[in-house]
Amino acid sequence: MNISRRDVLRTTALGSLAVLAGQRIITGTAWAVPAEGAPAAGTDYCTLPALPYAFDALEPHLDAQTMQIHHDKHHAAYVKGLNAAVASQPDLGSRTPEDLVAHWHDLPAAVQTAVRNHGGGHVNHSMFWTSLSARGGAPAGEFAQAVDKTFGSLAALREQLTKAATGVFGSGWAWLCVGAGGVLAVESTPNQDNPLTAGHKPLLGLDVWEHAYYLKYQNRRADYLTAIMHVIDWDVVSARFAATPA
Ligand code: MN3
Repeated sequence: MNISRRDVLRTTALGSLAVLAGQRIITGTAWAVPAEGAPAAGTDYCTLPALPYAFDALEPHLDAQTMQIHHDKHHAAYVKGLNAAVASQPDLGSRTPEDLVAHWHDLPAAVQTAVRNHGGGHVNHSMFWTSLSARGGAPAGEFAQAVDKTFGSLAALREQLTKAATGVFGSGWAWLCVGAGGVLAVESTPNQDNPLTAGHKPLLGLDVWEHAYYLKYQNRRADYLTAIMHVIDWDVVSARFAATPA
């Protein structure tokens, strides 16, 4: 793995989730990560963050081949596309991927679509990998209280996430966000759109593109959703909530 001089070991409020990877990796508090200045000429804006566990770590729920292709091919393609877009508009290089995605409609027209799709793909998948673990965990602290207050129970939250994910027509994502008024909300987006664009703060995103499940589950998105619920790391989601500005 090539580590450029701009790659850093970033420690966030999540602590244990510190990841050695691209300098602009999204860990848990994506929106809180400051820009670090434009990349030097000739260097990439961002790099593919390493998967924080082995490809087979989430077996049998998510199979190793899917994880490998999903990360090494699909996510890598989004990184490449975002880098190409920023290379064409170097002024954007001083901004974080989250900031670019949140405000893609204000960017130069020539890069809007690329930032929306490839930038969104990079931001979404960076959060996705770090939202999963074999451990699972449980809602904790203020997040646990907010789940109970908003949804009634974790089971009810899971049901709403499943319903939102099932309802995505074609490719997209289901999300748990901190929405308007600081209240938890479940929503969905098409393609690689991210709730940041609507001013919401994502805590968890579930990828329901077929590339996320087709090798193991074929057309059975419902079976994939049942399976992925076993590997959502609620400790991480709890930490993201705690670190989210009101
Ligand atoms: Mn995907």
